[in-house]
Amino acid sequence: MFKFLKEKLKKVVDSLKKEVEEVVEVTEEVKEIKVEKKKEIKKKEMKKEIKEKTVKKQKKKPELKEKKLEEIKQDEPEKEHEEIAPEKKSFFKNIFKKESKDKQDEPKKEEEKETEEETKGFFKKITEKITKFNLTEKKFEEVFWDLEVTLLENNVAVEVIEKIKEDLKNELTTGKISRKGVEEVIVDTLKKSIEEVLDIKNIDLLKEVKKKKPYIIAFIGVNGSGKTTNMAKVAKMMQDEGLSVVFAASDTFRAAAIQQLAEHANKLNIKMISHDYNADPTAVAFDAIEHAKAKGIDVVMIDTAGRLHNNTNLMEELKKLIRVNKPDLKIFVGESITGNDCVEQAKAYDEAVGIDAIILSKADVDEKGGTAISVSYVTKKPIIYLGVGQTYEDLEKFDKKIILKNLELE
Ligand SMILES: Nc1nc2c(ncn2[C@@H]2O[C@H](COP(=O)(O)OP(=O)(O)OP(=O)(O)O)[C@@H](O)[C@H]2O)c(=O)[nH]1
Ligand SMILES: [Mg+2]
Repeated sequence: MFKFLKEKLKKVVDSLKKEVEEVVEVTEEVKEIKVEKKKEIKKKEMKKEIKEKTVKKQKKKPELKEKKLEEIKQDEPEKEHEEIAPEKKSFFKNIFKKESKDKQDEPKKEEEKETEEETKGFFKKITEKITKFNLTEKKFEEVFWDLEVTLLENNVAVEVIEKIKEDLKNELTTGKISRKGVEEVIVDTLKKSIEEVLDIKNIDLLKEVKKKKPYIIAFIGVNGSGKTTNMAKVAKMMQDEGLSVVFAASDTFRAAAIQQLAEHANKLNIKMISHDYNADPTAVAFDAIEHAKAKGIDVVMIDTAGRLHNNTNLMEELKKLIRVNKPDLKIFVGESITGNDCVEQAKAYDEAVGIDAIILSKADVDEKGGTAISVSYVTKKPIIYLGVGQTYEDLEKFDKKIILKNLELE
């Protein structure tokens, strides 16, 4: 998973970084010119201020003035320094003034407050010069295009791309100030966006199933998505937790489907309730639930036939199965490799029958990974497990930290 996305993401961050750095440099030059201009104005103001103060103090405290003049004379080159950095001068002047104030216990004067403000302003300007992100929106759109194409190519849904784009734009174009480097800010923002995209309240299935007996789970999705295989994996996991399971062979659409489930039931030593090929799937599930109730079985798992969401008859049949049997959890099983199709199907299934959770199958053969980033964000339903192979053990609990790690964002 993320074989392409990870590599491309790195390249895109690199090029984005270069672009932003270029712009930051330009921004800094412009800022420096501005600062220089400000300095010019301030220099004049400062000179005027010093003159006035000296005149005032001459009148008030002749000894202090003498002391000051002596110091300046002693350190003649400092005069030049004063010309270059008047703000700095005002900062030190402020300290000096404070000392003399302490000595003489004078009340705080208005002009001192002003000087303090100048000092703060000086430090603020230094911070801004470290990293100020001032890309224009137009430039940002140009720079983001590469990343947008990369994300699209790797099955990331448009909704997710829009979010990532907004978040990055907010960081890089609105004059935000940061002490971090450009790359760090881009990577941090990407990480935060993807974290938020994956931040859907998860379901602890093993905890849930222990809350009710029998706990009923329906596995639904399009043809060949991995419903039967992953249902068997979940059953094995439940057994390992000491829970008893019964299967409902509600895929009566194909005779081979009943046979396929029977093989799993045999291997796992699980009771399977089945009717004939073409029987009513709702009735099969109903019987399995009755069986579980009678025998005190913990979990009922209903295997359903694959169907496209736009197949009205089959969707009606599924709606009936759900209405009558009221499963506690409807798990949509989607193929990771199908990207946006998977996301769209999950959305359509949710609208038609309501889904509670997602198992993303075939994640082991998905080199892109965009589906894992997108499907929960679009449907607001959690991915509970990833199917990562064809054996019973190939079921991984979904963990957003692993996703971020695989994308090398953590
Ligand atoms: N590599 C890999 N293959 C999987 C995974 N899950 C299922 N498969 C394979 O995908 C194929 C279809 O799986 P099924 O479980 O039969 O899919 P289904 O959704 O029940 O199919 P229908 O009942 O026909 O709709 C099988 O060959 C499985 O072995 C997975 O996580 N990884
Ligand atoms: Mg099946």
